[in-house]
Amino acid sequence: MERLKKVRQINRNRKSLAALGAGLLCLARHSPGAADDAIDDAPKELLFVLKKVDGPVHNPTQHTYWFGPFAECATVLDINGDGKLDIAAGRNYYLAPQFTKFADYRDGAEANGPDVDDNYEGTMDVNNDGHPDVLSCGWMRRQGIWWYENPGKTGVKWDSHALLEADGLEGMVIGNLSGRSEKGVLVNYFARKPGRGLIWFEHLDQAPWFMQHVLVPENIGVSHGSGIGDLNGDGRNDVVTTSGWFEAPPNPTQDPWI
Ligand SMILES: [Ca+2]
Ligand SMILES: [Ca+2]
Ligand SMILES: [Ca+2]
Repeated sequence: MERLKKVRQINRNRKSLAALGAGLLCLARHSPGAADDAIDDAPKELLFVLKKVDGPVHNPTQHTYWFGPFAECATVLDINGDGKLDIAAGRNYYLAPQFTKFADYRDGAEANGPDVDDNYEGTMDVNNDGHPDVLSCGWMRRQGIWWYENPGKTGVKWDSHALLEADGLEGMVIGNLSGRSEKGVLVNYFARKPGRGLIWFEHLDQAPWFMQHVLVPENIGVSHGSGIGDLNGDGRNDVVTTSGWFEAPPNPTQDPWI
C-alpha cells in the first residue's frame, strides 16, 4: 500500500512538471506546517507547492486541473521593469505579484488541436533597449525561431522578428558561444536534411542583432537535443550533441570548430 502511494505521488509529480512546462502553474515556497500528502522520503528542507495561475475551473471527473492549452514552455522575466519576475507562456503573459493575465500579446504560439505551436521559450534583451524580449520556436504553423520585442509598456502588441525560418526545429539553447556574450543561440534541429548543419547565432550589438554560424560536417549533431558547456575545461564553451561534441576554437566566431 505504501509503495502504491509512492508510485501515485511520483506520477502526480510528473504531471505537475508537465503542467509547469505548459505555462499555467508556478511553484511557491512551501509553508511549514501546510497540509500536504508528501511521502516520507520527500525532501525535508526545501519544499514547493503548486500555484495555479491560469486555466479552466477544475472538474475532477474530467481531470481538468492540468488542461490548457497554453504552450509547451514558459519563461520567467521582468516584463514591466518593476523588479518582480513575471511569466510568459505562449500567447499570454502574467504580471507578478498577482500574475495578472495579458492575453494574445504576441503572434505565433497558435493552438493546433491539443497542441500549441511553441516548443521553446526563452528571454534576453535582443535589441539592448533595457527591456527583456522573448524568443520562441514553432514547428507547425509558424515554423522557425522568432523573437518578440518588448515594447516597454503593457497593453501593446509585441512586434515579432524572424531569427530563423525553417522546419524540423525543436527549440534552442541560449548561452555564451562567442566568448563575449551570453546572448548566443544554439539551434536545436531534429530533422536531418541534405546540406543542413548544426547552427548557432552570435548576438550583435546592432540590428539585425544576430549572425549565423554553421558547425560542420553536415547533419552531425542534428538530432533531438543539444547543449552548451565547457567540456574540456579550457574556458570556452563547447557544443554537446547526441552524437558527439564540438570543441570551441580560440576564436569561436572566426575559426572552424573542431
Ligand atoms: Ca515584473
Ligand atoms: Ca529589448
Ligand atoms: Ca571548451
